[in-house]
Amino acid sequence: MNMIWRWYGEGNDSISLSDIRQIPGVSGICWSLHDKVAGEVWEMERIEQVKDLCNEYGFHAEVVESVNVHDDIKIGNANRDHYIDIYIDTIRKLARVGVKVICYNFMPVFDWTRSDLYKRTADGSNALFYEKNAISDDPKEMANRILEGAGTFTMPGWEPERMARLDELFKAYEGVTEEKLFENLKYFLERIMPVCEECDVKMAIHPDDPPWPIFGLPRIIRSKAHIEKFLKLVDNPYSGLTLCTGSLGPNLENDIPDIIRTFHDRIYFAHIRNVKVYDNGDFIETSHRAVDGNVDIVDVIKAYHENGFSGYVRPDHGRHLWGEEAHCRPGYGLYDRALGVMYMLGVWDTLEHNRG
Ligand code: CS2
Ligand code: MN
Repeated sequence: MNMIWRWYGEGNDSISLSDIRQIPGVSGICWSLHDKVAGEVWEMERIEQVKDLCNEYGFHAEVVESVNVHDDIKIGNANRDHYIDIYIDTIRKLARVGVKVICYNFMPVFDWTRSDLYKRTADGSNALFYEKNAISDDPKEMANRILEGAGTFTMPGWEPERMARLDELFKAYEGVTEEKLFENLKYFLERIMPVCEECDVKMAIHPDDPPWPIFGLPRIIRSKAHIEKFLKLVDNPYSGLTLCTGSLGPNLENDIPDIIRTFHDRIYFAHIRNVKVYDNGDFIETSHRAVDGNVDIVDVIKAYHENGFSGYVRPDHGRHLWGEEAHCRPGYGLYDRALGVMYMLGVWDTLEHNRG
């Protein structure tokens, strides 16, 4: 596996490339132009700058997360071709600096949703928390809470420009059922696949987080059955998965090792983290260790190992440890993710060793 680290860019992350270089086993940076809102053109010069910076520190820059998909594409309205053309332009430019995988999502309006970004846990650390009852019906209140919690950092999928237009956005999604969203995703993929083939760039969809509909909006990448439907929708090896254990994990019916064993040849990017699900359905993000949550991370790594997985892997979110919540971005501190890297590599190296 090819271990990488998500870095939000100069001035937009509390962690530096020289910090990351000291974590054993990390070979690449997963990056994006985080100031770009969905549908904006990415300039070649800016792309080259990030790539060169990563290379300077000895990292490859082969994975981009995320190039966000404009709502007009998800809604399927008349403007979508314009935004798909811009998306295609970005794919071509990214290919020119050697990008191999683009991670994206197809969640209406919001990216990942939590009720609390800094929930204190029994050991004194804090973590992202989802309380079902707190996420009942007011999306605006939710958006404000997330933006306040993020402080001065950008939050992908929670751009203030979009959040200011929530009423309008919700209205535009009226009539976009699960079926319709699948159709719009198919349209998008069918248009971009020829370019992906030509440029050798794989698209890797990220599952919905949490894995159920919220605020009455449909969510379509959230179970084995949904993933199977997605892979058949456009059955092209250039359309695959970012398999995020922490996003699928809050639904205990999702048997994640089984999902990996079934779809491993279409998984290009593995996001690995653990979650603990409470009896009432609330969940909290935990350390990567298997016994700390409901996702059997050891079996997850085994499922990748037994299939000779050579794709990209990253620790997904981490808890905030040793006071770092004072300056890090929510879910993206240094310590817990670094511990996660070591845990994953520990399991992987043991499996390699035992193979003899
Ligand atoms: C990420 C997602 O932080 C996270 O949970 O895994 O925000 C992911 O970057 C997007 O959904 C991909 O577009
Ligand atoms: Mn993820």
